[in-house]
Amino acid sequence: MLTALITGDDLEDAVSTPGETMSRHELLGWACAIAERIAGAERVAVDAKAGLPTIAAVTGALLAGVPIVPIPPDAGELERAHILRDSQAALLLADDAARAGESLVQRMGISDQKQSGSMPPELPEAKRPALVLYTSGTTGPPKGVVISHAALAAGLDGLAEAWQWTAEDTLVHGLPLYHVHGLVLGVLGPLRLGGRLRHTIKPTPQLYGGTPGSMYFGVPTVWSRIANAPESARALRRARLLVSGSAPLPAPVFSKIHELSGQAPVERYGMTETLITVSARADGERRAGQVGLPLSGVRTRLVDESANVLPHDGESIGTLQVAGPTLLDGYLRGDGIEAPELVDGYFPTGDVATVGPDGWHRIVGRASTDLIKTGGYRVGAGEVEDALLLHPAVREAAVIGTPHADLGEQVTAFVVASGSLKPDELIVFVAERLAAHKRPRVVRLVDELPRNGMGKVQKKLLSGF
Ligand code: MLC
Ligand code: AMP
Repeated sequence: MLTALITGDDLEDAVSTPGETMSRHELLGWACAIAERIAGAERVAVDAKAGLPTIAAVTGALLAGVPIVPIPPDAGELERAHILRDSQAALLLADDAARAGESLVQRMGISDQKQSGSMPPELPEAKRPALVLYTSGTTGPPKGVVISHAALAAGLDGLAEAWQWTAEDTLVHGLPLYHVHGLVLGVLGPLRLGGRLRHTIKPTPQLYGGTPGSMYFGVPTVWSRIANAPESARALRRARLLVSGSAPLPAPVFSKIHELSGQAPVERYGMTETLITVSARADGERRAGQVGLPLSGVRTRLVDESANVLPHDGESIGTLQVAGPTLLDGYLRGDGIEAPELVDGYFPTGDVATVGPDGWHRIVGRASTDLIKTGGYRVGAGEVEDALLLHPAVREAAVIGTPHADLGEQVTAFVVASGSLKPDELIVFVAERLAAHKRPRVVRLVDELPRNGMGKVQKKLLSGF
């Protein structure tokens, strides 16, 4: 899977963060040392703080054939404990001191292993699980999505073809290292395809503008902030590809980036369970509000509520299903992997879309109001509601996404509480338990929640509250 890393010539400045640079051979040696130490483990977790140690730890696990579970470094106590327990990770790779919620897991430092280890005698088979990425569902705590080496390889090769991504490229981004965007595309991409990686730690306009590169990755919030920082946007004229994904890119941001940088962003669409499946091409058109064409090997279709397949006429709106070599193996469940519920081999994405006669896809929205996208992060309403309900004064809670100029959507909670409770108290209460981006930005204390005759909360009515 890590072809360029393993077989490529040394590259002195293969991977860098502000202040630290590593050659390809240094990274490979460090990763091999980690691989030697963890060989044979069922599964290991990594405290996925943005930086070179996380990159070395993930690389080491992939070489050893040990599935790796990245844990968001800001995950609150509840979330961290859930991921460690649910994944049954044998070991936590982390440089920082132990935190609450991890008392039962053994730890191993990452930087302590910074020496040159030897290559594992055999590389893992392609069908072996490589990554377990925790992602939110509509209800309950996040689920571990199991992704194989083969899916990662197919996904990256599809993107390489669509984006003409080669060893000549220098990729710049500062996205988190525990999701598909920042980790799979943003780290494993250069390690498979060659070229250099510049991770800026934070995806700020100033850091993007000040870091030379040929390709830049961002979620729409990052591009929107760059569009509002004209000097940084103009500095990106030197790039050959500006890529946006993980959430809808507003048309005004697309136009502003085009105007300032001289090039229209390439939009691409995907999800944790399917990796990236649809994209505009480097050598083709880029259209505001559309996410492009299926990648090589990917098939897509639209279905209506009765499971009828809809025409690709640019007008029929249906839920998008995708099939191909990049799909997940399944969800981690107890000791095993539960296969996803496919329909004729297609994964139901839950996204609502149209497809034109020319194959161009437009994502119209999501079928469920219970998955929120804020700053490119997927947040399940149920997980936030469950955290709110742990507060002794909270009697009922309903969480939705409401429009936010910078983040796309913001987490908004409607709460029925007893006694006198301040909204800020609840925001801090959730932040202590879940990752920072999952805490509500707005808490509205209400006397009651709108319910239908069956007693079910009518979330569609809440946005007008
Ligand atoms: C946040 N803050 C709050 C708050 N919520 N403060 C008070 N009350 C609240 N409710 C704090 C934050 O902790 C932060 O503090 C500060 O406010 C600013 O927060 P922010 O506005 O959220 O911005 P920022 O931290 O700069 O994050 C924006 C961002 C981030 C775009 C950098 O959202 C991000 O990295 N998104 C990427 C998500 C991603 O990679 N998704 C890919 C999923 S994979 P402080 O102190 O920290 O500054 C996928 C598949 C695919 O989707 O297709 O790619
Ligand atoms: P995640 O599980 O975090 O990978 O989120 C996947 C979801 O992000 C998808 O189901 C979509 O709703 C959304 N998404 C990803 N890319 C795009 C895009 N380019 N445009 C619109 N939505 C997107």
